[in-house]
Parts: sequence; structure tokens; C-alpha cells
Amino acid sequence: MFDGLKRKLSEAVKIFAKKEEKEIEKEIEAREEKADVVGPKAAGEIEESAAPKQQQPAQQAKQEEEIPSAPELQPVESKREVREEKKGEEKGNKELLKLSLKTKIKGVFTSNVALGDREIDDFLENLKLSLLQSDVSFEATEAFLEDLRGNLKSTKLDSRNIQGNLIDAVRKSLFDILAKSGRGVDIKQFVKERVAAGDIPVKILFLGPNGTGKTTTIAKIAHTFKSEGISSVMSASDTFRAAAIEQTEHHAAKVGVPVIKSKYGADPASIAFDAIAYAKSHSIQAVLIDSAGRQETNKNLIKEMEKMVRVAQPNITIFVGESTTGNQLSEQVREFAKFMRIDGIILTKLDVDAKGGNAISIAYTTGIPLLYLGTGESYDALVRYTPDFIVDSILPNN
Ligand SMILES: Nc1nc2c(ncn2[C@@H]2O[C@H](COP(=O)(O)OP(=O)(O)O)[C@@H](O)[C@H]2O)c(=O)[nH]1
Ligand SMILES: [Mg+2]
Repeated sequence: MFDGLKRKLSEAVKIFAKKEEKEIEKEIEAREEKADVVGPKAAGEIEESAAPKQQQPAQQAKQEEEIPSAPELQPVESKREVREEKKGEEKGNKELLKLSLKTKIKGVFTSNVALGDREIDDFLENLKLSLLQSDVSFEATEAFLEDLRGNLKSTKLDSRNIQGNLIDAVRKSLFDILAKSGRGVDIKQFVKERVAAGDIPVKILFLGPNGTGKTTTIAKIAHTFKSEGISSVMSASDTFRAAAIEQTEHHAAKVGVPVIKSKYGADPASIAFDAIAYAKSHSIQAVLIDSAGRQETNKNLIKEMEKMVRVAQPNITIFVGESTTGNQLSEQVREFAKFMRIDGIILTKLDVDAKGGNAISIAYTTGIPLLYLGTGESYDALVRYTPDFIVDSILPNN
């Protein structure tokens, strides 16, 4: 799940962080060279106070502390000659000096690093590619990068933890973009509230293209409902696809909920009508209405769906789509949404999707919230969508 995105994003961050760290290292070396120039002054002082070869570790440490810190060091050209003369006798001392200066310079130099515009551009360009190649939509990618640009501009990176800081910034922008998509209805909560108000049954219609996992998802929802004490009935309203009725019956029996069915070719809306009547007479709290898969371009099937909406008057209409569909998915959703109100999206087959970008962008791109993610074929492989689930899956917080 999210493997492609996970790998690509962390690679982009790593490569950029390495580059930055190299730059910083170079800068430190440049300063070190400057510092070397004033080395003799400090070395001279050390020589006056104690002979280097006789020094004890404790004394050495004390001397290191006495060495002036980097900003106070001024290059003094004339001292270089003095150092050349004393080179031999000061050898041990010089090594010690160099180390301590390096540490001090590092300490002074390293705390905060601000990225320049060009560096940010480079980083964002790499991320852009990673996101687009992982099925994140163009719109969402652009919005994410703009958000991240703002984040990076206003953040100073700790040079000892560039990679960690960059990941934090990417995480924050991912959250920002997911927050912009809004939260959808909590189906279980919705049903519970209706039950409490005595307003049942709640009718939920599932639609979408062929083979995306509508029937399987209905079984998963029935299963979750059951575990929360919500009763439901399935309406086998796919009378079109071979074996669809048997498949629904099979799931219903396994989950342990009733199913209302008719024969192949029967009017799907009238089966939904019967299922609602059954729920009313048996005080069943939710009706889960299946439908035949259809392409958004098939006008007859879309008409049939409009009739179903008119007859069943669903409280919640859910589009079930495959995350593996790629960028075409948002087009599918938009086309369906032209004909009927869609309250939420369930994205299936995330477990077999090497990319996973749709989970980030589908809600942002279509303006329709993501409700659940299908993560396998078993009945409990259904995860309620939360931004945390997505962000933690893509950028684990070790
Ligand atoms: N790996 C995986 N397979 C799924 C998931 N959801 C559904 N499927 C499988 O997708 C296939 C089609 O599912 P089905 O419910 O018949 O799709 P429908 O035509 O939309 O009703 C079946 O083999 C399901 O087991 C999922 O989240 N992950
Ligand atoms: Mg089906």
C-alpha cells in the first residue's frame, strides 16, 4: 500500500538532504581553512602554558575550551609565516587545535539553515515528478507544492537533521492538502443518530463502474455494521451481470444478513423498493443497495440509476472506485456526479495499488470526500479514511 509514493517521496527527500549536507560540509571546510590561518596564535598560547607532549587529557580538554570561538577568529596573514617556522614542534598541538576548531565552527555554523528560492524550486520539481508518477492528480500536486513552498520558506532547517526537517515539512503540507478536502459523513454515526431519532431505515446506495468492488464493499459495510450492533439488509440490485445475484447472496450468508433479490433482468429500482419495505416491516436499520456496474458514458444505465435514486431516495450515495484506475478516476467520479448527488467515495484495492496517489487527491480534485479505503478482500479489510492514516502510511513517523 502506497509503496510507490512512499519510496519516491523518501528518495526525493534523501537526495535533496544529502546535497544540502554536502553544501554545508563544504562551507564548514571553507571556514576551517580560514580558521587554520589564525591557528598559530592559539597554538602559541598553548605552548606558553604547557608542553603539548606532556599534556594530560583533562588539560587538553581545558585548552580546547580556551580556544576562541569561530566568529571571533580573524584571519591574520602575517602569522602564517610564524606557523610555518614552528610547524615541526607544534605538530601534535596543531591536530588537537584543528579538531577543536572544527567542532566549534560546526557548532556556530550548523544550527539554522534557510533554503534559497532556487534550492526550494529544485526540491519541489523532484517532488512534483514523484507525485505525478504516483497518480496524485495535477491539481492536488500543484496545491501541495504551493503549500510546501510556503512551509519551506518560513522554516529554518537544523543542519544536523535536514532530512528529518524536510520530512516534517512534507508531512505538514500533506495534512494541509488533505484538510482542504473536508471530511465526509461518518456512516456508522449517521445510522446511529437516525436509529436514536427513530428515523429508519437509512438507505445507502453504492454505484460505480464494473468490478470496482461494490458488492464486496457492501458486504464489508454490513459486516462492520453488524459488529457495531447495526442491523442491515442487502438489496441485490445488480440484475445485469452474470452471477451477481449469487455473489450477493453468498456474501449476505457469510456475513449473516438478509438479502432481497429477484431474477436477472428485473428492474433494479423495484428490488431496492422491496428491500426498503422489508427493512421497514422488520425494523432493520440500514438498507445497502447494490447496483450494476456501468460506465459513466452508458446513457441507458445512467437513466436506470436515476430511476433507482428517484425510487429509493437514498440518504447516502457512495461512489465505489478502484484506486488503481489512475488519473481517470476523477473523470469517472465527475461524470457520475453530473447525474446524481454523490456524498462520498470509497476507494478500493489500495492493497494492490503500487502507487496510491488517488487516496491523496481524489477528494481534493472532485470536491467529494473520501469515506473508506478498501485494503483487501476480507470483510474487515475496510479502513475509515482519516488524514492520519494516509500520512502515516506514506511517511511513517519512526
Ligand atoms: N485486493 C482487493 N480486492 C478487492 C477489494 N475490493 C474488492 N476486491 C475484489 O475485486 C473483485 C470485484 O469485486 P466486486 O465486489 O465483485 O465488484 P463489483 O463489480 O463492483 O461489485 C473481487 O474479486 C473482489 O474480491 C480490495 O479492497 N482489495
Ligand atoms: Mg457487484
